Amino acid sequence: MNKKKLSLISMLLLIILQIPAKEIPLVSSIYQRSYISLNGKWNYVIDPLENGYYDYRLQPFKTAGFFENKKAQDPSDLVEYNLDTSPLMNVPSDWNSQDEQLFFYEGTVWFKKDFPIEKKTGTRYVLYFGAVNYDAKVYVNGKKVGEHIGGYTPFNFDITEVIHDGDNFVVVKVDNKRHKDNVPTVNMDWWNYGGITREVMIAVLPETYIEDYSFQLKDGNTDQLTGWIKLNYPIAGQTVSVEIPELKVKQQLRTDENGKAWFGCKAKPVLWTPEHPKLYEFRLSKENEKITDEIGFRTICTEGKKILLNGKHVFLRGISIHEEAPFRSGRAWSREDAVTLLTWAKELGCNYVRLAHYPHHETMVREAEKMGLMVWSEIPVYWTISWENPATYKNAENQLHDMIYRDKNRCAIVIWSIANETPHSEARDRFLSNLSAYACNMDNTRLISMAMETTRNPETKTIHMEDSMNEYVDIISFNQYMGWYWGNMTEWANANWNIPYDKPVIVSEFGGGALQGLHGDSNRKFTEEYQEELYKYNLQMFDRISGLSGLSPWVLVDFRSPRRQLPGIQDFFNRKGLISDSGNKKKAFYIMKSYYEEKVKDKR
Ligand code: GCB
Repeated sequence: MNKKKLSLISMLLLIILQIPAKEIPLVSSIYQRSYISLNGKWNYVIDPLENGYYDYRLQPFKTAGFFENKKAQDPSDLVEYNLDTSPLMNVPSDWNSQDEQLFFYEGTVWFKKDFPIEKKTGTRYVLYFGAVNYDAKVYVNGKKVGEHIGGYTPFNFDITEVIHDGDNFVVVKVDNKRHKDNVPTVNMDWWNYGGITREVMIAVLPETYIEDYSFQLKDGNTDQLTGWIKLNYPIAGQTVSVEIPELKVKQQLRTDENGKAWFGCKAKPVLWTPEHPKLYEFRLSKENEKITDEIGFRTICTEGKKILLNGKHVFLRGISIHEEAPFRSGRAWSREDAVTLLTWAKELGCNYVRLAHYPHHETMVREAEKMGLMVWSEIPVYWTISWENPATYKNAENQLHDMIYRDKNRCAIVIWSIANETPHSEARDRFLSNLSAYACNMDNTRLISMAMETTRNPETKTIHMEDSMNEYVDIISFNQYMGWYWGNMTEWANANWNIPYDKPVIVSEFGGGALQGLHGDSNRKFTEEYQEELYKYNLQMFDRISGLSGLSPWVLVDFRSPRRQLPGIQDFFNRKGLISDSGNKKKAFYIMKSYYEEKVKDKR
């Protein structure tokens, strides 16, 4: 039997066997598909003892859990919960900023949403979550459809077989308890916002649909494009087409036995740059499906100590950003949030943002791309995680995979970063070198980095940046807090640097706290004047680094952190922002801005 027939038969078998609901490969670019939004008000039940999940012997319920969404049928029935009459909360959003009693809460909350469906034949229904922090167990009409671990990446389930025409409901058990073996681990410097923090939608797709696609320059040649389109079934001989109207490209392709169709053509696109962030409309289609997307092209590589964007030396004028909502605090999730944050970055003079310390919302990356901001994207392998635990490694690798998978078509992303401030050990080295190899293997068109730490010799006033992991990165990057956690500013401003690698260097963090509006002596911590001074001296110090290729000061906006308790000053905010949580710029903002203005002039 030929391959084409075989794959057709396997597809038919899959349909006939009525695959139960399950996690499936991510439907790429979900926002470009037709979908039913489940955003809005969801009922929620706070369940600190996980009473809705375990029985009194602490055995998981097979039935009788809250996921059943049971209703008393008769006044004598005992049902000790009611998802319908429980309070309502906005989804997407975090629970901490929506209900006072959940501000510090870490544990389980149940969510429920009813949704009507007009179920059509020949259609697949895919339930998609942009992100749920941290452990999500998902049930549709009382049946478990899957579970997802990790708070910052999307996932989806094929729910076609568990929904019916008419009224349906979805229940999600969300648990954000911290555990030592998780990624991130128990210790971190940001708020562990719980909940369904990004959009929920049901993609309505044809039985055979375009699952994923990728387009880019071929091997860095600026006059050749390459790419592929993949269907959800391994079925050969299907026709798919690609059109890029502006480049006058139109091709019909045939899938191979893996359901993948390969694309290649000669074309000379205008390259994406921060000054001219050119994107091309792509139209992908199959007999009963059409997707449009915007994709840009650029090359990124290093040459000795330089970073080259489209073959030209570029200095990364950056800023670090947490996914913290401007003005209202809480987890940022909307397009408006993204645009506000990125507009501030542009105002600062940036051509680059470090999206710390986990994959941000897809919209954030897309908006950065449109606005001409290069992006560093990272996974929450942060501080001291369980290096020895294979499950922790697998978890980190999954998050890395999901980050790269989601954003592979985003030309704005130039750096994948896989760790932040990790302590030396053999186990760590194994862990990180494996992650680095994994990232390179999955995507060799971007640069790899890890934010490291320096050591200092106070006698010789030398700062050393040496780490065995630097062998596995394209860019040497490190965080350092001279003038805040260590060192006298005037003494260290002319420090010597020992960075013995022929690779570009980025200072991935530096900074200090200031309460916006608190003025005083420039040697008094937490005044705007202290922060201003700290920026001046640090910048002087960095200018002495040979091969300095970029900076991403810590951080654009003050963000919530349970580690920051100083009353009247911090009040659970990390105050290292150049902008306050209420959106006011601090003095140091303007120091950084004029430094970047000079950098732009230098280039001319
Ligand atoms: C760091 C961390 C960052 C913290 C920052 C600080 O080095 O990477 O997550 O928030 O320092 O403010 O101490």
